[in-house]
Amino acid sequence: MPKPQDLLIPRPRKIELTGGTMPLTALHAEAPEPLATEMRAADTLFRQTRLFGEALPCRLSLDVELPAEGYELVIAADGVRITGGDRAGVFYGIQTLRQLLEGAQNARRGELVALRIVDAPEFHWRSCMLDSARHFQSAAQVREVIEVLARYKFNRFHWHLVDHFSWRIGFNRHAEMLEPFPGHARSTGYYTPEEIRDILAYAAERHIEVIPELEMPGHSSGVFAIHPELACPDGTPIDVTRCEYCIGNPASRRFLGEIIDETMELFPGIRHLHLGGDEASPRHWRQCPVCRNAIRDLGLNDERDLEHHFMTDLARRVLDHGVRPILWSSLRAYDPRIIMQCWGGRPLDPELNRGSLAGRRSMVRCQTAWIGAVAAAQMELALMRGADLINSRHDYTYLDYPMRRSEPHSLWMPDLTLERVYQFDPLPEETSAGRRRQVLGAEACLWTELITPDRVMEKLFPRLLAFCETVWTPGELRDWTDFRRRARHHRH
Ligand code: TNX
Repeated sequence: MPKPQDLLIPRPRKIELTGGTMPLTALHAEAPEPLATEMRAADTLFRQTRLFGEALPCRLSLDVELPAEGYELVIAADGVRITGGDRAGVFYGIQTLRQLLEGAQNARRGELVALRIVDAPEFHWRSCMLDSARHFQSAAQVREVIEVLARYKFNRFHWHLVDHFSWRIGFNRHAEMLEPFPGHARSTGYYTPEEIRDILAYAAERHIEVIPELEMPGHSSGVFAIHPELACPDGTPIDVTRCEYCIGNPASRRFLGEIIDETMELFPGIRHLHLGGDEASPRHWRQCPVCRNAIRDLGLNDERDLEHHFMTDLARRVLDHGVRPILWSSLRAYDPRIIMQCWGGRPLDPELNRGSLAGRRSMVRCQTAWIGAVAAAQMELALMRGADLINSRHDYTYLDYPMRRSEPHSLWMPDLTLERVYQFDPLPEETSAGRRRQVLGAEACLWTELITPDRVMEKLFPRLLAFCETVWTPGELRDWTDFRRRARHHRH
C-alpha cells in the first residue's frame, strides 16, 4: 500500500499522519450555500469513485485566515473535512482527496489513512497553453484538457486561437475569417459562440480562468488572402511562413480593434486577453512606404518603435474594456499594466537546415544557450521596468519539444526531458526580494504545428506533472527522486 504522501502531485506543503484510518465507504458532501459549486464537484467525484456502504460526511467550509487558494484537509475515522481560504482552496482540497481515494482504490485498500494536510500554492499564476490554431481540437477535447488541468491545480488556461491560416473564434461580424483561406489548405473548424460560453463556464466551475489569444502583428499571413489591403504595399509577395500586418496603415488598427471588441463580447467576463506580439519580422515594414511615412509622421526612430506604438494602441483598447493585456515579451518597455510573458526568442538560423546531422545538433545546443541568455535578459528588463511577468522559458516549458529523440520533432527543437522540466524555477535567477511580487508565475505551452489532436494528452503527460509542481510547491520541498516515485501513480 503506497503511503499517502507517495500519491500526491503536486506535493503539498505539510502532511501529518494523525494515526488510525477512515473506512473507504460512500461519502456525501455537506457545505454552506456559497460552496454549492464545490459541493457538486465533491459529489461528482464521489459518484465517479463508486464507493458504496454507509455514507460518511465530507464537510466543506471556508476560513478567511487560510491563504488564498490554500486549504486544510483532515481525514479522520468519522469523515473528511476540507477548509479553504477561498472557494478555489476548497476545490483544491477536493482534488487532493481525489488522488488519495484513487490511490487507495488502486491498491484495493478498504480504508484511507487518517491525516491532516495543510497546503497553499507558491505561485498564483499556474497556467497551461493549448494551441488550437495550428491543429483544431474539438470542444470536447478542450474540456478534457481543462479537466486534467484542474486536477493538478492549474488556475489558468491560455487558449491560442489565431495564427497564420486558422482563426478559431466564431466571429459574427467578421465571419469572413472563418472560411478556409483561399489558396491555403488548413485544418478547418472553429468554436461557436455557444461552445465558447460552455467552455468558459466549464473552466470557471473548476476555478480556471480562460485567457484567449489573438495573435498579431506577426503570424498573420492568411489574413491577407482575405484582406490584402492590410498587408504592406511593398511589392513583395506574401510570405507564407511569416507575414505581418501593415502597421503603418490605420486600417490594420481599425480591423484588429473590431476583432478585440468582438472577442470581448464572445468571451464575457474575461480578465486577461493575450495579444500575441511574438516573432514579427520588420523586413516588410522596412521596405513599406506606408510604414516609413508613419514612422516619420509619428516622430519615431524605426520599425520596432512603430510596432511598439501599434501594440500599445491595441493594448489600450483592451484596457478600455477593463481587461488586462498580455504580450509575448520583447526587449521594449511597455506600460506596466501589460503583463509580459517571457519565452526567450529563438535565432532563426537558416544554417540549421543544412550541414551534417552532428553539425546541426551542435547548432541546436548553441541555440539553447542563446535562448537562456535572451530569456534571462527579457525577464531582467521586464522586472527592472516594473512589469509583471509570466515565465515561459521555452527550454523548460515548451511541451511540443521532444521528451525523447525518437519522437517526431523539428530539427531545431532542443530536447526537453521530464527531469529538466522538474528543474524549472519560475523565479528568474537574481530576482531581488523587492521584485519577487512581479513574477506572477509560469506557463507550460503546447504548440501544435506537429501535434494532431489525438496526441495532445500524450504530449502533455507526464511533463505537465513535473511542471505543476514547479508552480505549486515551494522549491525547498521539491525532490526529483521523490517526484519520480509519486509520478508512477499518475498515468494518463
Ligand atoms: C515559437 S513562443 C512560437 C510559436 C511556435 C513555437 C514552436 C512563441 C510566442 N511563438 O509560434 O509554435 O515557437 O515551438
